[in-house]
Amino acid sequence: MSFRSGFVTLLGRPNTGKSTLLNALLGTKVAIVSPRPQTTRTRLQGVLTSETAQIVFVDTPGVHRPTTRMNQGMMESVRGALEGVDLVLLVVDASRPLNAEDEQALELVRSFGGASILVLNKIDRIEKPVLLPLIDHFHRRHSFKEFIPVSALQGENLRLLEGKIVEALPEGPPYFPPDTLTDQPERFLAAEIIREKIFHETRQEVPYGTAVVVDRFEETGAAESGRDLVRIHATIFVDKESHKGILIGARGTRMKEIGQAARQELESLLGRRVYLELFVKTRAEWRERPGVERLIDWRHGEA
Ligand SMILES: Nc1nc2c(ncn2[C@@H]2O[C@H](COP(=O)(O)OP(=O)(O)OP(=O)(O)O)[C@@H](O)[C@H]2O)c(=O)[nH]1
Ligand SMILES: [Mg+2]
Repeated sequence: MSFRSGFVTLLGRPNTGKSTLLNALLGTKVAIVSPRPQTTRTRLQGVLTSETAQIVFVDTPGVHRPTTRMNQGMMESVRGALEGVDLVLLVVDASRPLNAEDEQALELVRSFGGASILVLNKIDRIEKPVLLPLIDHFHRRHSFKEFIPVSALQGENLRLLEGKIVEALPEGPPYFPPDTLTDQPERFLAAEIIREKIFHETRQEVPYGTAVVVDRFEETGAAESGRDLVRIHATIFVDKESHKGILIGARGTRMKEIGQAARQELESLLGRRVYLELFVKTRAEWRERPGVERLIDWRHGEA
């Protein structure tokens, strides 16, 4: 049997479940997820290898109109994720009305010009009759190869989707060794997991004005136990002095919650014990500063 391989970009407005879908397809967490829009800030790969195919998924930030320099960087990352890929999955949230950002995402799919599949996510939250008019709407706007309703959260229709993706890919050898999972370095994943916990523990604009940079990531521990300890020092940047206190919380309680949740998850993801130290620093209006990419994307080096 011939082998198929290719790059597949997940595109859609913020909060439609792109990162959840990626993790569910891979069966492992490589991308952070939160109930708030604009969680993902840069593109990252998740690689799914089977007996017959290798799919290199590219998760992207949600499509939106940028208001800050950081958001412009996010949208550049989205556009970059459409260059030279084999297939685009437009992920829509079937449980919510469409809006201008869905339209903007659709325009990007049209300008991409290559093969595309429409993924209608969150079907666990809707009555089935809602799907038909939604499919009809997109069918009239663009020649999608397939229309697949799924629930990334409950795992519904994911193997069907995987099959349709593979069918749309060209024949060819794998791009990466079969055990490859992601292109993001462990230290960036660590920063992301901390950021995810901040998204879960803080409200309103606080998480949006927060960036996390890992300053030290050291494998230590006794040699005979296989260097099973990782020491991580990370700085959390906030863009307003007043957010520092909110993030730390009364007597440091919020920071403690964030640190504990991040450490537990990192231990299970890295398969090693983790010693985590967090520092909070104010860097006023960092989202508007030149070089902001370094705070949101490992490809630009760290601050
Ligand atoms: N009910 C339900 N919720 C879902 C489903 N998929 C994702 N969600 C939820 O939708 C929210 C957003 O999920 P994400 O995966 O972070 O969405 P995203 O598209 O990556 O968002 P951005 O990174 O901001 O663009 C989270 O609360 C998820 O738990 C689904 O199939 N059903
Ligand atoms: Mg995301």
